Amino acid sequence: MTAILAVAQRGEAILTLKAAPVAESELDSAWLNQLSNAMYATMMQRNGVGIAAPQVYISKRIIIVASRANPRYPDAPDMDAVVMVNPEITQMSDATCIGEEGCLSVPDARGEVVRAETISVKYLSLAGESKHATYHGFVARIIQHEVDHLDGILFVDRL
Ligand code: K1U
Ligand code: ZN
Repeated sequence: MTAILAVAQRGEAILTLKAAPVAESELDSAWLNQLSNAMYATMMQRNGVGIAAPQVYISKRIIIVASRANPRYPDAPDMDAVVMVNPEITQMSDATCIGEEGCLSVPDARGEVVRAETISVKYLSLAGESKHATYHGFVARIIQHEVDHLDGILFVDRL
């Protein structure tokens, strides 16, 4: 059975740290797959559209992105969850957009955050394959929010 993990809350030091890269020796490992499964289950249980490893007390550079249409973003794409290991945003559009964000680590707050409209991101899959993709709109917003978690930044720091 997949574990549901505790979610760190605003004010806890783990959320302010710069997370460490996942080492090559950790790729394609049982530990990384189990962590990813537990992060996914925790995100789903909390109705999230993303999650970052520091939110479950693991200070490593791993995020999951799982956009779905919702009342705030009715046109958001329904996507299969993507696990990104060591994600790096390689390009950000000058064009920005403003949109509402929430956070599993700040459950009592919502806020309007300015983000790049389009980003390119390179990352590794759980198996260690190199990937590079471009995202727009709500999906780009989720990725920027999750990469911020890896750098110790919360959306409330951007209000
Ligand atoms: O990282 C997190 O704390 C998850 C967060 C992701 C996120 C939501 C909205 C904008 C950017 C990033 C959430 O999933 S918050 C809860 C939620 O499901 C939600 C909130 C606002 C709009 C859509 C969904
Ligand atoms: Zn968050």
